Amino acid sequence: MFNNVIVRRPCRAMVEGITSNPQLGKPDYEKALLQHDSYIAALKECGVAVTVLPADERYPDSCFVEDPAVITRKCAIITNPGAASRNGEKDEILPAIRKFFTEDQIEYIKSPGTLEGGDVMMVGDHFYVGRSVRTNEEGIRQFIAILEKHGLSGSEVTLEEVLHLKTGVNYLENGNMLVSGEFVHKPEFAQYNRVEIPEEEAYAANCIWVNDTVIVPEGYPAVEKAVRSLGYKVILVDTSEFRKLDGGLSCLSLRF
Ligand code: CIR
Repeated sequence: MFNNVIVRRPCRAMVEGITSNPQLGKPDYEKALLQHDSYIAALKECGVAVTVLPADERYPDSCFVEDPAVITRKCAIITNPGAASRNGEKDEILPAIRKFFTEDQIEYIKSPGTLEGGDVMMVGDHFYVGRSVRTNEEGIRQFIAILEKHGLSGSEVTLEEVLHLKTGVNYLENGNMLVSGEFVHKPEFAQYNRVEIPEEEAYAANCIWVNDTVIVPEGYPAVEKAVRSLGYKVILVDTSEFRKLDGGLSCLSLRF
């Protein structure tokens, strides 16, 4: 059960955000704001209180708040984003985290360790961590040590194709996991009820479970159908402008 969500409004500079898909074009800022409004409304419908942080023009990718922090049941971990243009976002998320956690509940990933929250997938008290271009071995080592200190556990997953772990795999609670591409056959996920997402809808493997509702990106009928058939209530949110920056639904919030 989640009670709180933190989001950050997209900034105008988002058009200069990092992307591996420049062929999709630059995001339309006004449209992104409207999509962000719908995202906040969908979250509220799931019964969570939404903290909306102001846009920060210094960081084009700062609406993707999932990356500079990871929030667990026991502690909050300020990460050390591996993307240079995003690293400073960790200092900007901290005041928001301090509103919910005391100093002894806040931990930090330190250089040379790097880690981004998009590489972390929570399954109960276990956390899968993707080793990616953004998250390195030392970052994972520190992260798992922090988890263990708080009575939680973590394990590494190697990534070959995707930007972040959750680009291709997402846990929907109740044993259900959406998997695409390289994650379909990973042995570490064999124990879950894996729902395979077709290649042409791979972007929508990034759905989020919020209190028995699953928010699904709009325009991916196979994923929508699969999630509905698992018995969840579904809310669709169009994320086309965030997709242009490799951003999905999970990247846009911290849920706890
Ligand atoms: C980036 O490349 O960092 C952003 N353009 C997208 C971040 C997406 N975040 C995520 O998957 N958690």
